[in-house]
Amino acid sequence: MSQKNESIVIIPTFNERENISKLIPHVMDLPEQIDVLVVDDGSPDGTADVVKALQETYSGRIHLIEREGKLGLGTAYVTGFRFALDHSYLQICQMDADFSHDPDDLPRLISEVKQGHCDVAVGSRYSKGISIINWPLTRLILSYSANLYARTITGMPVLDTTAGFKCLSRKVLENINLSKIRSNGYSFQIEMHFRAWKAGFTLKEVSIIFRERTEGVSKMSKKIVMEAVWMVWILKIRSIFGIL
Ligand SMILES: Nc1nc2c(ncn2[C@@H]2O[C@H](COP(=O)(O)OP(=O)(O)OP(=O)(O)O)[C@@H](O)[C@H]2O)c(=O)[nH]1
Ligand SMILES: [Mg+2]
Repeated sequence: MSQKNESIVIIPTFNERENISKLIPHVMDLPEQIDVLVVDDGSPDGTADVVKALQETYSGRIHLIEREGKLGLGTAYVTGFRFALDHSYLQICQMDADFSHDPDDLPRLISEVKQGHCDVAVGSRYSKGISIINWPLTRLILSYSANLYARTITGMPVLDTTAGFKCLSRKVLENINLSKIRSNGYSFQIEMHFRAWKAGFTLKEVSIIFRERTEGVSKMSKKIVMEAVWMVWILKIRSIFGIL
C-alpha cells in the first residue's frame, strides 16, 4: 500500500462509536492532509463498523486495525507505530478518540516536528499553568501529583509526562526498541517520553487545552494508576544499569 500524505494520527478506540463518527470527518477537514489510523479493540458498540463506513467516504486516508479484544492502550499504540513505520509516514501523532484532544491542534504539533524544532512535540496540559476543562478537583490533583512524581523520579524535563496527545518524528520510533515497551496505561506515555529523552531526542511542550469527555465512558482504572507508580522506578533503575 502507498499513500501520499506524510503525517498520520493514531487513535486507539474502545467503545467510541459516537466520538469517532465526528472525529474522523473533523480530521479529514483540517487544512493539512493528515491520515488516520484507528486501532480498535473489538469494541462491542460497533466502533469499527463506523470507521469502515467512513473509509468509503475518505478513500485511502483512513486505516483500521481490528484487534480481538481489549488488549490495552500501550500495545494498541505500539501496533499503530509499527503500521506507521511500515507505511513510510514521517510525522506520527497520537490522539484520544473522546475529543479531550482538540483535532485543530494537530497541525501545530506536526509543524513543530516538521520544522525541526523538536523530535517529539508534546501537547501539554501543564506548560502554561493548568489548561484542563471539566475535571473534578480530585482528578486534577491525582494527575498533577502523578506528573510531579514521575518527573522527580525520572528527571525528565517534561511537565506533562502522562500526555497522550503528541507528534513524534519517525526517527524517534525507528530508534526506540518498541518490543521492549512494558507499560500499557498512563505509564505508557511516561515510558515513551523517557525512552525518547534517554535516546537523546528533543521533547518540546506545546500548550493545549484539554477537555474532559462529554460522550462515551472512561476506561481509566486503579490498576492503570498503580502501573505508573511502580513503572517509573523500573525505568529509572533500568536506565541507571544501562538495560533500558
Ligand atoms: N484500542 C484500545 N483503545 C483504548 C483502550 N483503553 C482505552 N482506549 C482508548 O484510549 C483513549 C483514552 O482512553 P480514555 O478512556 O479516554 O481514558 P482517559 O482519558 O484516561 O479517561 P476519561 O477521562 O474518561 O476520558 C480513548 O480513545 C479510548 O477509547 C484499549 O484497551 N484498547
Ligand atoms: Mg479520555
